[in-house]
Amino acid sequence: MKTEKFNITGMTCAACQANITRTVQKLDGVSDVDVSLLANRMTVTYDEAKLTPENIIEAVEGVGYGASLPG
Ligand code: 9UX
Repeated sequence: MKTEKFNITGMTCAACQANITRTVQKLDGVSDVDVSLLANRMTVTYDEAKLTPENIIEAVEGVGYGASLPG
């Protein structure tokens, strides 16, 4: 398992936060998701054998938000 932080763009209300949480939580290999609306950040714990950070970014982008690795 690996824990990674992502920067998120496009969240404007608590339902956005819930949308992203639900989308990422249902990816096979994800064990924990915490999305901060105020900080525009997401922390994900996932199985590196099943997912890459790019897979997670694509899932977030697929529901209409921006995601990137910091730095
Ligand atoms: Mo809130 Mo977000 O009404 O995509 S759900 S703005």
